[in-house]
Amino acid sequence: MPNSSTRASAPDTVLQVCPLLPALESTLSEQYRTVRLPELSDPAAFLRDHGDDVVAAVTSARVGVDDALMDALPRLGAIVHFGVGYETTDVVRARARGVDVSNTPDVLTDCVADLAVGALIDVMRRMSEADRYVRAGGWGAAPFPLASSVSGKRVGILGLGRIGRAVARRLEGFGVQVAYCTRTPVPGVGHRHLPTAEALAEVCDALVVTVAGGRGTEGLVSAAVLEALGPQGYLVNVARGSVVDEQALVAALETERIAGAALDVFTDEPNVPRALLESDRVVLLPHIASATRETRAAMGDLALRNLRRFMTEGVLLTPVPEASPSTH
Ligand code: NAP
Ligand code: 8YV
Repeated sequence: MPNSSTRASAPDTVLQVCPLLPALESTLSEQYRTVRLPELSDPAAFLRDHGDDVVAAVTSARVGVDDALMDALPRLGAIVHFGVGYETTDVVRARARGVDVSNTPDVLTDCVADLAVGALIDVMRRMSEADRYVRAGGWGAAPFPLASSVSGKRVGILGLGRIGRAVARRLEGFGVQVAYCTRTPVPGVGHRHLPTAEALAEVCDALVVTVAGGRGTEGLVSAAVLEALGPQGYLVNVARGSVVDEQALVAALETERIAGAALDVFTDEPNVPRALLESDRVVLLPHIASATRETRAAMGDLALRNLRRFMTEGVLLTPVPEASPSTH
């Protein structure tokens, strides 16, 4: 239960930090005294006058709760993320203030893995490019260029967590040879473990990025990793834009030092570098890996169950691990 000892008369308020799934927003408003921060005409005045009413914050993986907001909420006890990533919130800082943090693991794993494999096939078989070619009336004028096969290829998975393992399971069905890189080899996994992203890139035809975001993985896919992937190599990123050195990626595509890329995430969303927008060898997706009706409903449900548990029992249902998955 939220600690109300400091101000017995203060109404316990749930702060909705950013726009969320409409059904989740409605339930929050129906079941709790909820204040929607983005809809306030003067958020600073609210935080100054009522910040100490807030006992829980509900936010998205992309927005989190920044340090300034955390500081403005002295009675905050829980930060509930809609999404599995939580690098936008400083968890160590939150814990030091007695604030628990939750995310929505597992319920989105299958959908994100489906999209990663779909994006891999799309870029290697040039499906989006072929779609553009047909629409532009190219069919009949000249044969569409040959693509690269997927079945039987060697795919490296950077980050073999929940999503990475689900990608690996799917790729096994394609007769793909899977290898992976994590800081710690995953027990009981038969795939080859490589200790660095560069070593992994050297032994694969495509690299699928499924590591956690945050400072620990910033720029992990560097110019050297792209170089190791090579001119026949493909990159798929469904993790976070920060994991890939985007300028190095643009340079590698422009100089044909890699064959193509499929990207669901970018450094400065929703802004996509012009060079990527203009490249036919890149599949561009607007951060939609978990964006299905079924998965978003399950994420909303899990976020709500976390909030409910905190409001009634003072604990969260799916708290994030002690250390951030990319910084320990
Ligand atoms: P997870 O189970 O925590 O897996 C994270 C993996 O990253 C672990 O295998 C971890 O292994 C590895 N890792 C962390 N730092 C690393 C490093 N420096 N080098 C190599 N491997 C490293 O998380 P998950 O549920 O699979 O989700 C993964 C990420 O996908 C999320 O954090 C989120 O950013 C992203 N995501 C994106 C979307 C989307 O819409 N595009 C949707 C959902 C999730 P070790 O700790 O052993 O290194
Ligand atoms: C969502 C995500 O786009 O779960 C994550 O980490 O990036 C995606 O599922 C995000 O949660 C929406 O805020």
